[in-house]
Amino acid sequence: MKIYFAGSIRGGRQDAALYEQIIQYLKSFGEVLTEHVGDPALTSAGDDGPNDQFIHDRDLKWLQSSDVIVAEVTAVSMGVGYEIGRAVEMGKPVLCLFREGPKHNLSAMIAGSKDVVLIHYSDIEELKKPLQGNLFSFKASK
Ligand code: 6IA
Repeated sequence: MKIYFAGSIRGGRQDAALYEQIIQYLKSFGEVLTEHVGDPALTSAGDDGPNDQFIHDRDLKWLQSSDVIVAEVTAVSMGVGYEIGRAVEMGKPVLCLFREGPKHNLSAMIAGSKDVVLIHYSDIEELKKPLQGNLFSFKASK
């Protein structure tokens, strides 16, 4: 199974360590195409390609080739929202992960969408079971 993991980059890297943990867990279910998203060395001012058009076009090719999109949506990110919308239009299964917290606000465009599966969680241990269950059911329905 090819997994496209989406997480905030220019939207802010405050959750980068958590992304890395989620990616490590996802790797037990398949290939994660976007491991760099969890790289603590990638900062919101860092670089991961020669220019933005290269990054956009390369990421969309990965999105197109993926079997499932897992998006951590707690940190607000324009890019993650865009990827979710494009993935829904492509008919891909999309899992959105939202961490409860007093300062966390989820957009109605995600919280109110019937086209994505939304998992609420508070830490990585609590996330593992629902994440595994949803990945298995996507795999079974293929
Ligand atoms: O708007 P954001 O930057 O927060 O969007 C993050 C999302 O867009 C991630 O899920 C990535 O898949 C994608 N993305 C955005 N920027 C990059 C990137 N380098 N490399 C790979 N994927 C990206 C940008 C580095 C930049 C800080 C110069």
